[in-house]
Amino acid sequence: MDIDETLTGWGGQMITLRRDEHTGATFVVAIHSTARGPAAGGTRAMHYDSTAEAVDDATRLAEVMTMKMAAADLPMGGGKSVIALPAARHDIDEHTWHHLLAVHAENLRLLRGSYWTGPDVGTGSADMDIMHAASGFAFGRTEAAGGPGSSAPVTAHGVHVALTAGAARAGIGDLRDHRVAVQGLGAVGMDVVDRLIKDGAEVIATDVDRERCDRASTLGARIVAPDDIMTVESEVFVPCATGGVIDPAVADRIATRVVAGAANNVLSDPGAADVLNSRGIVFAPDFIANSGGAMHLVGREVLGWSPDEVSRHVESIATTLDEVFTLSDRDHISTETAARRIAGNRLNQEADDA
Ligand code: NAD
Ligand code: PPY
Repeated sequence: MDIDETLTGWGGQMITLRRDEHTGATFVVAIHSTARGPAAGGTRAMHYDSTAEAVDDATRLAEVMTMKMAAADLPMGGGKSVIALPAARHDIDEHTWHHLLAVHAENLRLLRGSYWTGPDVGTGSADMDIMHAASGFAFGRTEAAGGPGSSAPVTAHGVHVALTAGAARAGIGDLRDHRVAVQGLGAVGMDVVDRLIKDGAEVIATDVDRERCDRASTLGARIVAPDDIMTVESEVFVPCATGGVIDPAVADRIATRVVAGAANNVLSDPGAADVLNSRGIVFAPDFIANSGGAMHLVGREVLGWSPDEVSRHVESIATTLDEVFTLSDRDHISTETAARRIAGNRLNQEADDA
């Protein structure tokens, strides 16, 4: 993979790159679209094997933010930033981390509000407190600092709405006693497990972190090894770990009837959506299923919504998915293609009205 390959066909507006000589970290800010408003999307902090890989991740994630904002009808564009760390996030000491947050806050100031950040893998609300104080361009501060707090519970609510809508489409009325496989027991996945146990579902779950597995087990989930979750038989598969876990080969053998989860870019490429579609597996596109987090951040901080108003919008994820399912049926296309068409039409409409 090289940067030229990534840029060809990306269709985004701008990428900024910065190397911090002090730590060896590389910052990537990808602004995919500002057609609906300033670009927004979280800051992902993790180790990558190369700068090209970090740029590829940032650009793909930024594009999906454009789709997410349009599908949810939020007045923002799509962007994402990456802090490509010199080591794994947990091996970065506090002093170095604070230095990196200060550098990233300067990146935000240089971009003067054309990109707003928020939490993503490797960053959280406390980091947003620091970057907001230093730049004014971060969503998702803690409530103590005047923000709306973590988006994870709202994202989990939206994922639960999406998987329920997906199950209904697959002809599974009620999740009671149905097997649901959850991959990743972090802030979102654990909350989804809790909701599913309350539904009476038979939850099968995994994480690479043993303690998180123990907690899910206490909630009532049956734990399997991380490598086994993709082959476990289930009615619903809920990816809440990392992206790219379903490639065409996995799509061809996954033993489930519905895929709906939080992980961004869960499909490695659009071909995987076609394979799922051809097997009759209902796929809830991730940028719709996980849009609760964006509704929470933009709803609370830009639109002035109350928590109840955010909840009502999160419930509307079911209506958006119904539109997607209807278009997919009508035009014999995958739900991923249908969702992108709906979001794309909204963006084109915006451009025509401008
Ligand atoms: P998190 O970091 O709290 O949790 C991710 C979990 O996945 C961790 O417990 C980690 O140990 C586990 N994991 C990583 N690799 C794994 C593997 N191979 N097998 C099993 N488990 C593995 O993140 P989160 O906030 O819960 O978000 C989950 C996913 O949803 C992420 O991909 C994130 O980008 C996406 N997302 C989150 C939000 C939000 O509001 N938090 C919003 C939109 C999308
Ligand atoms: C995501 O939903 O993937 C995010 O990156 C979270 C987000 C949403 C809206 C603004 C900033 C961050």
